[in-house]
Amino acid sequence: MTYEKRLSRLRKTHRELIELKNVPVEGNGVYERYANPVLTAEHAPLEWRYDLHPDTNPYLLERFGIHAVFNAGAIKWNGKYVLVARVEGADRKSFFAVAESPNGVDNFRFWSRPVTMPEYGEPATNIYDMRLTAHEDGWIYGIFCVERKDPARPDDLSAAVAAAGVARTHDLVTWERLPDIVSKSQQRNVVLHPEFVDGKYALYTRPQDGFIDAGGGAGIGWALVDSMEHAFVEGEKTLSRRCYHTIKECKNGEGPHPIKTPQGWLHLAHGVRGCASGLRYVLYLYMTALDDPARVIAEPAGFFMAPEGGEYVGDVMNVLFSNGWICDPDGKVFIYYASSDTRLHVATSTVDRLVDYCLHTAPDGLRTGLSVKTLNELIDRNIR
Ligand code: BGC
Ligand code: BMA
Repeated sequence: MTYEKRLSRLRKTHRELIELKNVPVEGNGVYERYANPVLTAEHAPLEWRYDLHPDTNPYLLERFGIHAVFNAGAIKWNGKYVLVARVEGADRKSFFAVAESPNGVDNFRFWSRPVTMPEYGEPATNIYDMRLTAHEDGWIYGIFCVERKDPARPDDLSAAVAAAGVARTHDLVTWERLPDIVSKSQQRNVVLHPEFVDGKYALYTRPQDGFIDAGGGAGIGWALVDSMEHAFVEGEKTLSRRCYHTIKECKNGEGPHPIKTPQGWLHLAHGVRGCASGLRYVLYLYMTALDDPARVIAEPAGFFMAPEGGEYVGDVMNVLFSNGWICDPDGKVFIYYASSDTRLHVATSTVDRLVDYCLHTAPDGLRTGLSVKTLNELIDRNIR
């Protein structure tokens, strides 16, 4: 095929993918999944992947492989649904890139360049999973995982250290990098609460003993810090605990920052358990009190969303992960979730339905006998 013919075919396929109309799929009533992913590796602009000069690339070969687009932070910004996605190259390095859509469910288009994130300290090997917060101090913050080789174990080539990186912006283009959060343990999933609490910045944390293992880390934590310019976590209160034989036995972590509702703060999180096929990541919801965002008032049993169908398959199987959602003024909620570290999807719901789910789904009794009791109570109501 000639250069021109191949290029016009690439452009056409790319345009058709981006403009593909998305449709909701009826589900369990709590939310609707959408038929197509909203962002994939194939959504990356051709200018990122090809050298578009016939003299230097006569065969029109791909020169920079984009492997996956997933785990996006999300924000409604200038009337657009904006995602800051984790884009991973064929070289396994991930970086951030902004994509926007007029309606939140399709037509997501990347801005022309990825984010150039300033370094802090020892340059990162990898950065990922940004949580965006438009804070009441006027800045948009991005908190993300910064991964570096563990200097204490030079001979172990997979020994790494995770830290929470902090950057802030007014335009999502130019980012001011602030010092990584200082804490006693490693931190991968840190999220900034949108409001001041007792005049301080409030952080959801996830203390962990090692790079992979939560170890003694009890679960999702809560900490108040004086400043984001030198965030120092002195101690953490545990909000959502890990627990034996639940969906979050092994690890859990806050997703995006919670949504404020009349009944309380609505939280989206991930829970991880280990099984013969590896780690299984699912999403769950919980709520905390408006007058004390560190007090849990509801936590339905089990998962809210788990992989289905093709979502099971990808680079890291059996994973749903979310670090972004958008709540419109009319109460519609757009949940951006990634499957198997490969692609990004959307599901929609409303604040009312999600709160109803949280307040009227029984909590986990932590043993089979109590699950059957809960089930029988429901059946009694239905067949009496
Ligand atoms: C990967 C992350 C993963 C983490 C823990 C990192 O190297 O990039 O996606 O969450 O390891 O497994
Ligand atoms: C993690 C996260 C994600 C990823 C998940 C599954 O610990 O930080 O980046 O989606 O593992 O690989």
